Amino acid sequence: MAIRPILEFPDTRLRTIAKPVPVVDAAIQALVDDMFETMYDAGGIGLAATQIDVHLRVIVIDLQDEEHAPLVLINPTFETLTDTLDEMQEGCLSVPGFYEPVTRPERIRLRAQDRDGSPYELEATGLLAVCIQHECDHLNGKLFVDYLSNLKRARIRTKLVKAKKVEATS
Ligand code: GNR
Ligand code: NI
Repeated sequence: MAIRPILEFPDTRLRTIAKPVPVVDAAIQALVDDMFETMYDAGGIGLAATQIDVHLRVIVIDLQDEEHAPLVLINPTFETLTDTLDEMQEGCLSVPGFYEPVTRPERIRLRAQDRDGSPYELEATGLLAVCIQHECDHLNGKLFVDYLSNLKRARIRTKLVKAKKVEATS
């Protein structure tokens, strides 16, 4: 197991479209284990493989509450089950320190494969629905800042680029 470095906006590698996983083998299971370790180390509730520069359709989620067990999503797809939208404050390990409201469909049905490659389905609302949609966006090269105004996104970009420069000189 290993903690892998997390890419940060505006790194263009975060814009890569991830490829489907053809077979869930030992290498994919080792990737899943590293992703959980990396996510827990960073204090996140989800992580997409894209964020550690692996461009395969793999996600881990752990909301860390009583109701929800940790989830592995391999080759996930979802459909929205309602026209109702829900606004939630979102953050991202690839956009550290910034939290902004994002509006998304509030109820979805997920289809994915688990750590053994077995297909499953689940319906989600609330934070789980938000997190699944946020992570699936990563696999398509999309970030929550893309839903914000150009001005807000530009300000976040400038601050993160400056923070990186300070980090590099210290
Ligand atoms: O840790 C995370 N918290 C979070 C909060 C609100 C909406 C989405 C998220 S996902 C984020 C971890 C992350 O960046 N996953 O890609
Ligand atoms: Ni994220």
